[in-house]
Amino acid sequence: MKIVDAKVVVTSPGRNFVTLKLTTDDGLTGLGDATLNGRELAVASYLTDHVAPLLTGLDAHRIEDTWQYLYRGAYWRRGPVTMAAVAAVDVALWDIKAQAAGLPLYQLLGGASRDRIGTYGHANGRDIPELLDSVRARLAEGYPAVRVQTGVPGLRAVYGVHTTDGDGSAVLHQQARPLVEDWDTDAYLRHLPAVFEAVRAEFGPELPLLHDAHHRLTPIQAARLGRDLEPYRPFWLEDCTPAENQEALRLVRHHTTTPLAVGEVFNTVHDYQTLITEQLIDYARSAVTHFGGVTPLRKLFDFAAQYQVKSAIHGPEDISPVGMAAALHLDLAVHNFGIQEYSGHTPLTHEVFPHAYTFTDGHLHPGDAPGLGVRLDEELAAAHPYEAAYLPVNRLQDGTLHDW
Ligand code: GCO
Ligand code: MG
Repeated sequence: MKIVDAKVVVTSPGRNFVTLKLTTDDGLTGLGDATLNGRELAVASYLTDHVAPLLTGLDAHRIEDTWQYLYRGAYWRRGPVTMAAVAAVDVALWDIKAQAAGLPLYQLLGGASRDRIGTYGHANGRDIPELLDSVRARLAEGYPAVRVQTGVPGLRAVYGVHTTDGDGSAVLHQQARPLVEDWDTDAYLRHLPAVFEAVRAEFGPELPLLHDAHHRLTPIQAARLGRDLEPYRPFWLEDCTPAENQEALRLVRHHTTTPLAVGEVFNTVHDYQTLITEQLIDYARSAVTHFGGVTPLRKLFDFAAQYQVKSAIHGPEDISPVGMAAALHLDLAVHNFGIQEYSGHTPLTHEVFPHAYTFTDGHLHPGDAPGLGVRLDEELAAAHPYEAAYLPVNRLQDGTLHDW
């Protein structure tokens, strides 16, 4: 079964998505997600100009060998652009292999280890009352766990929480230049325990509550926050320090029993080596789309399982339904599944990417269609071309550019 065509489709049904479509000589087509928020065209070029010409004529069944060819063969290994491109090829090949077998992909990964996939949704509010309403809305939608993010008194705009449409990030991503938000770590550290206290007082002790610090803290600040949140038993504290420095989490871990989750900006197992072998984290959050595909993420989770680290695949709205489906097949198959982030997509995005996966009572399932179970409506995709859009940047109140 030879690859005869590789096509890259960039579409914006509400936000930008990059999709790779591979076709084989026996007429099968496979899809892979290569979306890299705010840098979409770089991945599209990497695929069109440097990867597609190498794929035609290759045996579509040789997934591992093709992965190694694109990873080792490039000499320039790793990095988000490269690994998103490699991921798209890997996932498209898994889609084809599973269709050729007439099975949903999770069957090729060992079969289901569970009946359904537990999720968490996003609750955002500019202040505590608005956040409580947002938590209520997520619970009404059936989510069994909720990530809570709020504005901070004195700050104009905090990522994802300064619009009233539920998930403000959808609006922010449409800025043609990065929106500038402001930040004050001390104000945030003073405010957050009160937020958790209010949410616990309203919704009781059982609801799993998550929080994302977006890489903004120093290790000692993160340790303080982890400790201050302990009375409220968070499910996890996510991305508490900048992602480049794995050693930072030693100090955080030493001071707090609040569970830690990282990995959405990681793209290979090497980013996790210290974190996993020293058991400095509890959840590995990489996306299939940014980690080089199903092949390496499966290996990561198997490695992580030896250290009781669980999966928690990144699932924001900037992972396309193709990337989401790939995540769901892995979620169903791996033994050390933890939780799946799920923000959903716009109705138009669901139309551009018709899919077999379902969200019912707060739980996802990849469905039983052969392959990934996602198709691409190319005509509708073409009617919604790329629009320049960036993630926001973050500055301290004196103007210094800050981490996030
Ligand atoms: C999350 C994330 C997202 C990212 C976004 C970047 O935990 O879901 O932090 O909101 O910021 O995916 O593209
Ligand atoms: Mg995050």
